[in-house]
Amino acid sequence: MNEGVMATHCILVTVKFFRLISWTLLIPLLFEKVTAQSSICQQLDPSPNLQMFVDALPIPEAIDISTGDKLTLGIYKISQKLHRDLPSTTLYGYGTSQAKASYPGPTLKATRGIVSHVRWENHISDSSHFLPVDTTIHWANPKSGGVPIVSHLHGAEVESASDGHPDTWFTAQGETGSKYVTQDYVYANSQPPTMLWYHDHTVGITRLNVYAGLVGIYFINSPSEKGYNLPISDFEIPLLIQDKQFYANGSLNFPNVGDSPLIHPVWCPEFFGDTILVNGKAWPYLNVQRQLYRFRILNAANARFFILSFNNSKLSFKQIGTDGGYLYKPIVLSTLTVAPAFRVDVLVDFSSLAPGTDVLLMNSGPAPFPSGDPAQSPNGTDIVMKFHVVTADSYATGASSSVPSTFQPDAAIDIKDVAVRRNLTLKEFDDSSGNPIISLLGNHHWIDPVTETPRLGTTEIWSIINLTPDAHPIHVHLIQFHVLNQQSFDATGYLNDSCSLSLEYPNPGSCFTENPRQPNVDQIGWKDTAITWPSNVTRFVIRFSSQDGSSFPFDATAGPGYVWHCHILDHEDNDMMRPYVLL
Ligand SMILES: *[C@@H]1O[C@H](CO)[C@@H](O)[C@H](O)[C@H]1NC(C)=O
Ligand SMILES: *[C@@H]1O[C@H](CO)[C@@H](O)[C@H](O)[C@H]1NC(C)=O
Ligand SMILES: *[C@@H]1O[C@H](CO)[C@@H](O)[C@H](O)[C@H]1NC(C)=O
Ligand SMILES: *[C@@H]1O[C@H](CO)[C@@H](O)[C@H](O)[C@H]1NC(C)=O
Ligand SMILES: *[C@@H]1O[C@H](CO)[C@@H](O)[C@H](O)[C@H]1NC(C)=O
Ligand SMILES: *[C@@H]1O[C@H](CO)[C@@H](O)[C@H](O)[C@H]1NC(C)=O
Ligand SMILES: [Cu+2]
Repeated sequence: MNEGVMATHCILVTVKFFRLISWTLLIPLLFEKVTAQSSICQQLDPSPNLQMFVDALPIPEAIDISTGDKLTLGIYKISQKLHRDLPSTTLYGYGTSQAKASYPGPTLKATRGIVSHVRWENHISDSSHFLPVDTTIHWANPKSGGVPIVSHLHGAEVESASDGHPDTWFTAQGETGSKYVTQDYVYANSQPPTMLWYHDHTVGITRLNVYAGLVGIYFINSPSEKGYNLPISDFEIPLLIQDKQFYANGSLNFPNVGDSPLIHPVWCPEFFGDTILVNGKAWPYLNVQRQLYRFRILNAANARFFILSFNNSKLSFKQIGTDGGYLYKPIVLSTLTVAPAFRVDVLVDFSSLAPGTDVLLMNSGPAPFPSGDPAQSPNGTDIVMKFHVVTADSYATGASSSVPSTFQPDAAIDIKDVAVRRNLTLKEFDDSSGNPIISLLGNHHWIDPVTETPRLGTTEIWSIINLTPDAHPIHVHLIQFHVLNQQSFDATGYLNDSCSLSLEYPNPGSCFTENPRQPNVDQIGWKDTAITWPSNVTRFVIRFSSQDGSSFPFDATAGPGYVWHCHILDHEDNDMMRPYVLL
């Protein structure tokens, strides 16, 4: 049973560096001391008690988009059952028709090297969003009303006109954002096989559109993978994880009172729901055979970081891939740290378990991460789903799959070739009571002129300097990168000018409290989103080319350009996002 005691806790341990005068006129005043305090955003009523594991895990319908035909996907307002005992929920969904639209949207299956064409359409004719928009943050704000949408294929090597730039939104009423180019998107599918995902990216309301249901999975497959002999079909299962909160009537509950309401009447710094959904059902179960399975995990939550584990020590995760595809070799792990937007590709072997065994997929991620409230336990956000081992008569199906000892991903980026080093701060600005009201990248707002202008084909190191108390999953569009290292520093001292950080590498600045450290295990391999921990400099190595080092098969310097941002959607919407263009 869901105890439902935890409401949306926007409890933030806030380090009070700044007093804010007004969000458009940021005049940070340094305090001599750093004080930590908690602030509560909005306590939502708990969701109705929902019995766990009564719904089978749904598998979204798959559509092959490697046929050469254009696929038209519409965005529709839909009503869908998210739990046996919950009345239908109003959502937005993707689909080839109103009748077929669903949350999550259909799984799109592309083939490496075969271009696919998707036309995105907006069929939401309502005059306004069904979730609370905060009009005091910079958002699409269509003059003739409607619900702006734009779809981004996360992690894709894609021309910028098809990247779903936040200002290329469009409404059903025909209004378009300032950088709108087209609704007919072209996906090159030039990168190595991996799981991408598509989701809404409209400026200022991404958190609402994604929460409303606008998410789906996108595979790039390659014939070259067949040699790995990995589990396929019924044994290869996507797990798209989100948290939500519900009213008794089934409607989505979302904060409609901000934590600093005089400045932002509605916006809440982070949304955490008390109900965990996988593939669109609350706490589902999956019957599994005593076989090797491949789970393609995606954290599609607004702000929640998951730390996944099994409640059975006989099972482990054999991680074989990340955001950008295969690792060199499997890594055996008992926990997986899965930040928003991360994809984790794992093998799990149920063959040692007796028929009838139940195994829980558990979560121990604090919210906010890493120093917020623990997951609600027992029978709450500490549980994701259940696996039930069956005595299947089809016992032998898929039995030939095995755990390969090595893979052949693209060679890592050579850091001898670094052309430019950038240092980029993550800073939170609070009101006089210590409530967060905005966070900025490199001290710039979204609407400020472009400051990141890498040259096509060059390699850069981005040193992300996290001055906030929270971890932020930083996502860079267009490319897959590596985390080079991480290094703790004294953020308080840096902010009060009592020590320094130098741009030189390895960084000798007096604020550092340790030498550069190897990336954490969740940061290894090809990544498009990586965790930047508080009071750490996290260095990304980014090469602005195709993942294998060759040229992009399109002109990446053309069109509206790209963006990089925090993937906590509530942060991204309130200015923790910046444009970048390639020269
Ligand atoms: C569901 O309940 C909430 C809270 O009582 C209410 O605000 C909302 O209008 C209801 N929605 C529907 C569709 O009845
Ligand atoms: C894991 O949880 C399930 C469901 O509660 C339970 O049946 C099982 O015994 C637990 N496993 C272990 C090893 O405790
Ligand atoms: C948690 O759920 C299990 C299985 O449904 C139940 O046996 C147990 O009593 C629940 N615990 C609490 C504290 O509600
Ligand atoms: C830096 O990040 C690590 C995790 O990667 C964390 O354990 C450490 O506490 C952080 N450093 C500081 C000074 O907070
Ligand atoms: C600056 O911050 C450091 C903590 O790193 C503290 O020890 C020092 O007293 C502060 N100095 C001033 C002038 O506030
Ligand atoms: C970051 O780079 C800018 C110039 O690009 C420089 O002014 C600033 O001092 C650097 N900061 C750190 C911490 O290295
Ligand atoms: Cu963030």
